[in-house]
Amino acid sequence: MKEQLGAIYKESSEAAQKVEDLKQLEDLRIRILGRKGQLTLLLHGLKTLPSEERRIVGQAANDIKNKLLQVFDDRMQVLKRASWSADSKLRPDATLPGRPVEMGREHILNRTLHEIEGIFKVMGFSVAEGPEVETEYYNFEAMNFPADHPSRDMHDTLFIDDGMLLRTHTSPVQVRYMEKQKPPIRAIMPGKTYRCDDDATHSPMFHQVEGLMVDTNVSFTDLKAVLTFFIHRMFGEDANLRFRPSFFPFTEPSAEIDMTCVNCHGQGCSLCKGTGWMEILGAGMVHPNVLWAGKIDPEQYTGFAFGMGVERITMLKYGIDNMRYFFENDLRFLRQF
Ligand code: 2NL
Repeated sequence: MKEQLGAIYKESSEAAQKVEDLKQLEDLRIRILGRKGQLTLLLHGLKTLPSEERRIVGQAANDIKNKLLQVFDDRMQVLKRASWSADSKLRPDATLPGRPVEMGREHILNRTLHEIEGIFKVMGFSVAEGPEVETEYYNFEAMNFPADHPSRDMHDTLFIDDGMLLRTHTSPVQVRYMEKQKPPIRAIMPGKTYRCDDDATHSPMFHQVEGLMVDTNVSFTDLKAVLTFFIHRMFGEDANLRFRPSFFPFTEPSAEIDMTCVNCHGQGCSLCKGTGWMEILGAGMVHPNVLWAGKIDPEQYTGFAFGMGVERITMLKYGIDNMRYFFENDLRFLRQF
């Protein structure tokens, strides 16, 4: 068999030097290495050999196959070059402009998210993530929502079954974090959240960043300092903040935070409905029941938490008036950033 292999190699490589064009070369390749080629059939014949011999001959056959592939390839290069110099129309034109490679870029929502993460990292916050499919317990119970709270309704929450749902906020990640991590805690939790809502300023899937700081003696002053630093970094030092009393089941006291209208800088315009202010964040001191759910003793520790929508922040920062643009993947929109 070894002699047969040697013969095939000798004959084929000599034949390769004799072929005069690419068509003849391809025919030769098929005769030797094609599905029913000489060498291919010989390789099939290996099956009948005893295993020790099969290993040795098999290796030799493979070496020959690879050497032949190289011989055919070398000959192809020679023939191609010969045909180029014979016929200038076949020659590659090195003066043609190259085909531009289209570059992708980070989606504007991810860019905003990374900017937000960067600002909080400066203040010593870490970043944590968690599951999008959640239990009713982590999404509502642990967050101090009464059993009959309206936002548990079919209309807002996308339920799955057996007490499972698509999380309506990233708060469950914070509860899971508290269960595992004892204070001091400083962390933000970004991620996808889901609500049964769809119009120009709501999407059934949107991105939230929530933040949590728990330690001894954490006060509303710390909340104010952290969020002021954040807004100044994100929107510029001349942005002013306004805290309005509000209500969330999971914080007490709770506040909604407005910043100077990005459009009219506080003069009053149609975007801010003449007030000069725009709502940008919700926040508050973590409710004792939520600390309990996170296995943290509210007698010993206090904390603040906040939540913001990444789409909303992006819309305010870049003057985008419809949330649908983020998800339509129209390159004319995406390329602007
Ligand atoms: C908003 C308001 C908020 C929180 C989220 C939170 C999390 C824990 C405990 C207490 Cl574990 N609170 N999160 C607090 C206040 C507001 O979000 O407008 N989000 C878009």
